[in-house]
Amino acid sequence: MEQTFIMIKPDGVQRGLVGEIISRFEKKGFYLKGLKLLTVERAFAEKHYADLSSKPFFAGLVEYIISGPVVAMVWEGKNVVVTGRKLIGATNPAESAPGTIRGDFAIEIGRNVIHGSDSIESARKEIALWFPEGIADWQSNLHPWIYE
Ligand code: 3AN
Repeated sequence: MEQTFIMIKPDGVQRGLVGEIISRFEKKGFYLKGLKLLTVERAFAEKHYADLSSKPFFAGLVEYIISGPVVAMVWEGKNVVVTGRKLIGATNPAESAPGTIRGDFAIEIGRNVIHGSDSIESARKEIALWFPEGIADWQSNLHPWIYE
């Protein structure tokens, strides 16, 4: 079953949005497969955002991500990468639709509350980076009222 990496960024943790965000993924029908609160070091944040290293906002982005604890999660379910990004909303909260996490809880792109993998390949890499210890492989019992 498909998995994605979701991170509640330091602003989301400080603003008390952890429960709300987890609730949205749970209510959609996805399964929580990994979860931890941690503060990452600069080198780790730079590795996570390596693809953006040439961008002018890279330094600020890294400062933001290391500024406080984040909640790192693995969520599982059919099409969870694409659907998870829909629950999150557009990168720039000025463009994310109401009803999405960023549309409901964020104003600025540099404080956009949450990260979600943008492809199955990035999900695989990000899960390996953030959960090197692996994910407990309990079998999610596919809910017959959610999955046909
Ligand atoms: P997403 O997080 O929606 O996948 P990316 O991968 O393009 O978006 O950007 C990663 C992160 O970099 C965003 N979550 C945002 O915090 C930050 N970011 C992207 N574009 C900008 C920008 N123009 N100015 C400041 N920060 C940005």
